[in-house]
Amino acid sequence: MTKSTLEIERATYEPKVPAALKGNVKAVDGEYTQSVADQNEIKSLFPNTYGLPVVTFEKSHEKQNMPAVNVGVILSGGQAPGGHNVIAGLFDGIKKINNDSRLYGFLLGPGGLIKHKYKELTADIIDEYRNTGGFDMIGSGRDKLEFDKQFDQGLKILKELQIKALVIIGGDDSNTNACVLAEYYAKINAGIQVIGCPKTIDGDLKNEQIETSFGFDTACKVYSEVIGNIQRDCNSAQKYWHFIKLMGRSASHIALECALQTHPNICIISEEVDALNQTLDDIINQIARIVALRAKQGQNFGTILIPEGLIEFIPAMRRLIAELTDFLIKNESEFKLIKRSEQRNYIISKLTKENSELYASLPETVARQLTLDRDPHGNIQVSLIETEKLLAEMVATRLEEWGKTDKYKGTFVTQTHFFGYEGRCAAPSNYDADYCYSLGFTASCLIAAGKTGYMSSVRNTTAPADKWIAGGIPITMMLNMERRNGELKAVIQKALVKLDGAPFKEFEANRDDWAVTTDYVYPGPIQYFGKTEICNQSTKTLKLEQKKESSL
Ligand code: FBP
Repeated sequence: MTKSTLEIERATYEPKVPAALKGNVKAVDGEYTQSVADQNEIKSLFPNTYGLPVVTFEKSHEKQNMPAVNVGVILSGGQAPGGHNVIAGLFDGIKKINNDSRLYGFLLGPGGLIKHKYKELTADIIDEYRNTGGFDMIGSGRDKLEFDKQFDQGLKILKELQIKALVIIGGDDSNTNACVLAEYYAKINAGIQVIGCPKTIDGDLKNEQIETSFGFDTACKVYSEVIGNIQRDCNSAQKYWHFIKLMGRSASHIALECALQTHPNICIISEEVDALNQTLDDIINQIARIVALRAKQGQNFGTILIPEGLIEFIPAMRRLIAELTDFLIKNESEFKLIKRSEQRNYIISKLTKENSELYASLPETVARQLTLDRDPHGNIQVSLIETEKLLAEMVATRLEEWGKTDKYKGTFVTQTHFFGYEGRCAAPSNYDADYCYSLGFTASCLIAAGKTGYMSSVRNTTAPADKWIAGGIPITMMLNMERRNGELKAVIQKALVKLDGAPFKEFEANRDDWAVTTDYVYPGPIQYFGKTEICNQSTKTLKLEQKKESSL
């Protein structure tokens, strides 16, 4: 494989780890836990893994002689920078336990476990991938582990390979499934531990104990670099309004972080749209007003950040999507027989009046995108909906109307962008390289401590790595009951942007200024060497959440 200079240099980078993980390690049990909500229901669904204590790892003076352990690892869901380092940390950790330990990677996601597709990850393979982006060492996939039959099928190969512990690296849905699997294997005394690791660029798998999901830092830095470049282009030519949609699924953490890094003229936050019960029309007016204001100053250009999941947070759209999803599930085969050109009218004729009118008002392309297949977890695939084009078109129409009444005088030419896949496989920033390696190493300590149903946790990460706190959090602690595909299910609570949280407050305090003053920031590319390497620059979101504003 031909390697770039950066890859060659990065291969020599040694990720930093918490001081406690450097020598001999001991597990210290802390307080016993409760789930965040619906305690009785969760307790009855997870009798074997509920209420476990939080675990912290500390330095130990005793050398432990541990038997070799075989471990399986799965990468689940969307790619996020740093996944390879989680595996490298896990590998080094189990080799430290006993040099005869072995690591097996299941291929292309959870499906690899069910289909018995795997490969042994030897030192040569691990070394090839240290500090690289992507999930290509073993691949990823979105198969959902949910049925006992799948768990039993997985158990066969785990037994065959004498695997004692399985590490699932995934987002909220995958870690929910890890929790269900841990409970099942505990119930049947399978002798298999299951450990989760918090992955997703979306940044929505976080809570009191898990301060961030890995990949969020690198992805936001990549998007902020390109947003900065676009802003400089925009300010140079002064002729376009750029509508930039950013990945992140439901939550607007990525859009908010990028706004804090780059100071765009407008950034929509879905959670605020929801809280204010805004309509699509309100959002169009809000954007058009700023465009008109800037036009008055002779600035017929600007940048707008749009979170990927916006469409689902507009209350009326959410009602439409809910009815549409329900209808498509129930009438899947009939719908597939309708000619593409007739699908729109067919749907209009089937929905309730309010939803039918809203659906009919949408541009053809967006209307069609709303009918595309849901993902295996029942989520609408928001990355396939061109919200940026929808908004650009609708704002243009609004400004045309305003132009007739002298409410607006200016030129409005748009460019649309969608940034998502560009950031998911970037070489991990130093923050993510260190954080991921530490998460993987911590997972090996949880295995050595005999824990199951835990998520690997590394905290205090705005401090130097030496002071990071490694441990494990019972996954049941993060569960609550939610309606999914019409059924009440125990799932990990998704962390949305908090409107009373410090990151949003910081944005809110500045956005009116950024709207009119063209205060663009150009962060440039991720720095792997030099000042940021020493400063361990985490995201502004995390720093603000941890209230270390002096370091911003
Ligand atoms: P995960 O939740 O699995 O980490 O995936 C995140 C994500 O990148 C979302 O931001 C995006 O909506 C989705 O994956 C896209 O999915 P796909 O890779 O299947 O197109």
